[in-house]
Amino acid sequence: MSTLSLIAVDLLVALVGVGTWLGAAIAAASGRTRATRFLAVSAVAVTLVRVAVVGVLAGRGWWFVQEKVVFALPLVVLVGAVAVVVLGTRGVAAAVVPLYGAGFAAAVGVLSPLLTGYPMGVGQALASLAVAAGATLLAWRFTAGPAAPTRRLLVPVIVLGLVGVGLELLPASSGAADGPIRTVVSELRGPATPAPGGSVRRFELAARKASITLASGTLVEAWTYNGSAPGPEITAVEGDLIEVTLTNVDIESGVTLHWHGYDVPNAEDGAPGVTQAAVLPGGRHVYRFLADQVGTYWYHTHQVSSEGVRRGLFGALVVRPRPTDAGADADADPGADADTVDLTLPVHTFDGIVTLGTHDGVQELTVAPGRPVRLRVINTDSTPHRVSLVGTEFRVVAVDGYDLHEPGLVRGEALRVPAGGRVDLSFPVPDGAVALLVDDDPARATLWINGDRASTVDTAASVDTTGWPELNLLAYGTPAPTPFGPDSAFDRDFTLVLDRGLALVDGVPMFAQTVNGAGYPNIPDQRVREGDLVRVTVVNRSIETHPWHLHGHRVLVLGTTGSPLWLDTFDVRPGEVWRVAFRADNPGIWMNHCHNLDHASQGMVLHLSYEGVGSPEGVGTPHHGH
Ligand SMILES: [Cu+2]
Repeated sequence: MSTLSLIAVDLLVALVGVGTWLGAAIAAASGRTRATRFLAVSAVAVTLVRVAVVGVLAGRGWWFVQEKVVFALPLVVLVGAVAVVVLGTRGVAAAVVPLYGAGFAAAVGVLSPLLTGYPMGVGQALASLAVAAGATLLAWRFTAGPAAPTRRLLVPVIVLGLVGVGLELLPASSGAADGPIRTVVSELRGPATPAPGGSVRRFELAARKASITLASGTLVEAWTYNGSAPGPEITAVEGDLIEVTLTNVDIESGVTLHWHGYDVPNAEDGAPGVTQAAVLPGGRHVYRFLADQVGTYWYHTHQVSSEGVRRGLFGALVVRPRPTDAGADADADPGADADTVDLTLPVHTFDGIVTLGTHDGVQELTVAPGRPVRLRVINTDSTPHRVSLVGTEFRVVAVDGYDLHEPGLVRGEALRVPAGGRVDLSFPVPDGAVALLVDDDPARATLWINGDRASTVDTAASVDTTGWPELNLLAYGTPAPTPFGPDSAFDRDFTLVLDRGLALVDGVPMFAQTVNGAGYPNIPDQRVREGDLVRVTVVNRSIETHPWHLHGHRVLVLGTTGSPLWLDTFDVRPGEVWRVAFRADNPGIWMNHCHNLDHASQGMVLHLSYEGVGSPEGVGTPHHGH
């Protein structure tokens, strides 16, 4: 049974427990002895079942049961035992209040963690206890009338509650400053010259509002770079110097450029409030970095990014290997192999319309059979997409820009691309038709490659991909040496437990997307020293998927059985636990966040910060950068 199913079963059993305990109390209050006995016995049985379910769930990780083991179960077992003993020895009338107590104890044990998330602290436990006790007093007073000694018990209960709330509101000790700042972020710039043999590639991107026209003729009011969304594709050859001048015409909230998956020097990272101030209308910022990673990447604004990216402030970044023959036309499409059909396909949802580039319907190409094709699919949305290739077998040659080792042939399996993630698919054009479907829906944006004019698209259209299993990238390809692995000695070990709960986000209380119970900026930094080998365990206790994204470093997924998997974004689905590792080799202060950008704006953001690196003056405004 999956961890998520276990969590659901536990919740269901817990709710039945609340119902039976309270039912027993109500039956006792109305003097129905037999019903009281029956319900009390049922409540005991349900509580024992819950203990067993939590025991199984504990096997999936302490994070999934912490509040149940330290608070919810002991409380309901204790109060329930008292109620049962009283019922057995002193009769139904005397058991009314203890049975109510057990019911309300069971209720806060379920509801309080749902409201406040992981982990449960002492303050929250005391406050929950006070709520259960207060509700019991109320029921006592209601059933026994003014004779009940509830008034003098009220004060201790209120004090208990206030102590609990007070403990919760105590400011968490933020990671103490660790010695002198030797470097400020703004000094961590890219080089000014390309690598030997490389050239400088200059681009100018002006952020402005514009109407864009999708292939079907639909108009979209977008936020764009240079009037188009996606923005211009930035291409280079390994070793080139990429220099991009960003200006802002009329995006009032400001813009930046973040190079997603590209491990640029920290000052080039485009994280407002951390590495630079957002570029406001009339402003300008120059980014410069070496094209030293080959593969498929993308860029997007990181300022109020949940809105900016959704509206169109993004584009592709593709770096190709340096061609060995000098005859290639290096300027038109640098590094491109003239024989290969090499297509970059950002998947994006504009106003609810799914597009591949600017194509919202069917896009058809006719290509001579046998020619190699490379499709670079980029998920620029905040939720995952399923990508299926119909009509041919293919290989997944790269994920997140990194070439896989000995990728096998795939047929009849779909690929899940997390928010922000990329997959590169490769195949020779067959005699028939090939279709790339997004989310199994041929009516959505679809790319057709017709290898043979005589073939009809119906061949592939007749294939229903909805039942296709998902390709398991953790076991795809074959193993190859990695610089470190699951058994390495790690210098740092961090755990991020993702959940929902009441927390402050930028000082505002909300039902936040939390990490270890806190929201931005109250989640402690992950502090590392340059050279550290770092392991991170990411646990998802919530019922939503969280595409986790660390800036400035790609992480190695630990425990794969296929090709090494180096990712910059990985989907942590509900109930999943991911273990990844990276070498801290890129000093700076880095965003570390959920790439569901709405979740990020609801608090799911922290920083990875290197000892000795500080934020420069003035960068912190405007603050609400992510
Ligand atoms: Cu998320």
